[in-house]
Amino acid sequence: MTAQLPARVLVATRNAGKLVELRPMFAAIGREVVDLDSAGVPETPDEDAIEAFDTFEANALAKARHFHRASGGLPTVADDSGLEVLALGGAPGVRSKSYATAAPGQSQTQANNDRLLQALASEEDRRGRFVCAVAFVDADRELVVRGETTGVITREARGAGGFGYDPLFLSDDLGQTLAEAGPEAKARVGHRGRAFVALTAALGAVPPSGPSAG
Ligand code: ITT
Repeated sequence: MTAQLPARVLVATRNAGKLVELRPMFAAIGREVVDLDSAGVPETPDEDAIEAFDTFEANALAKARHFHRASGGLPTVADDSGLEVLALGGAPGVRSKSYATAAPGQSQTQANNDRLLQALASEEDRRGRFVCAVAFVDADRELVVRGETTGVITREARGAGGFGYDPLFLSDDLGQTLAEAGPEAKARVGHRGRAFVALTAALGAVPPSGPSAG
């Protein structure tokens, strides 16, 4: 009985793209998402230092523990994710967010994507995977699960949906980039959707295919 996902969960991310993806997953199983602003947890300059570890799992757990405390004990989910490219030895990996230094007037996403294309300019093997570790922390449980999705890095950006590296990631499952795919398709085959399914399974919650009648 205790192995359930609570009715209200703090989704502890400052990344609007992640929140847009995670909200409907929780809604589909009848759980309410509280974001950091609604929980009254203001952003602090030292937050990036929380995720200084070398694995997605360790970073996700550190974020979930931090925001569980900072929110005064709300059941908390945190996501640490990124892109691993085989020919780059797994880079950008856990440093995906700040892979490149943005030029004045350039977005971080544009700088990251430009650097990735440059790094792979003469590379034939363009295989990679997105990884998402999701950690859950409440008063008496700590749990970390992982979801992955494979694809190849395109030679130019395609599509306007999603966020981050999505326009450059041609999904093996979908045959289109994650920015061309709609949100449902990305949720179904994507690393975050798969991690969410693993989380609900590990917690014994209702799967995202829909709540049961009983
Ligand atoms: P929080 O820590 O506040 O959740 P963040 O953006 O700092 O937000 P991460 O440290 O986990 O999150 O960095 C993840 C980066 O990896 C993100 O900024 C993107 O560049 C990339 N990324 C992760 N998931 C992605 C996805 O679904 N599509 C495209 N890019 C993604």
